[in-house]
Amino acid sequence: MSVEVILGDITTLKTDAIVNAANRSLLGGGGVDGAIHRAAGDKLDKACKKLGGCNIGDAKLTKGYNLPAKYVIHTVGPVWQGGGSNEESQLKQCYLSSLGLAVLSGIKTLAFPAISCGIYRFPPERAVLIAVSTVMGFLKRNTDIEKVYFVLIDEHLYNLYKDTVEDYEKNK
Ligand code: AR6
Repeated sequence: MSVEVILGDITTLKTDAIVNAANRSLLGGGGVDGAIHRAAGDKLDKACKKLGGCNIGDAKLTKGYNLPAKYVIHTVGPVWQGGGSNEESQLKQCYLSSLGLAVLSGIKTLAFPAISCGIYRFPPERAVLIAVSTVMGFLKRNTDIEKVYFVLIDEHLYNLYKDTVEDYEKNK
């Protein structure tokens, strides 16, 4: 299968790239962003300073430095504000921008965290549908990317992703 759901820490993955759920400054923060910056080391901070920030829904590339992954794709998810501020299409755009940048960069294996599902408070039940349908829809049309991992650090989200991927596979 071209999609796999993993329970664990995304900073340990030895993929071509891992995706970071960053903020618009790209200068680091808490959550998965903090974990990625800590594991990648100071060179990542320096590289991010040169990028000039990133808009919601866009994606930018750096190397992975001390990470096992070769590259980091930094994307900025929306802060959940109740659903009436385009949050769902912005979240979809994060996945599409990251996948598009991966294809342009020759990346074949890619790992996503649950973008916006932590500090940005996006309801996981809605976010998972967007994540899975966008990624699996993209992989159907585009064969450049060989494998996408969804990496969840908590069990509730892991089960939600597993069930959603299974449902998507059954109904395709
Ligand atoms: N591996 C995999 N998933 C993780 C890890 C990890 N090491 N650590 C946390 N998660 P969040 P957001 C999960 O808050 O909601 C930062 O300060 C976490 O449990 O990291 O997009 C940025 O700088 C949750 O399910 O990202 C921004 O300011 C998911 O990753 C802001 O947080 C995303 O949670 C972005 O907020």
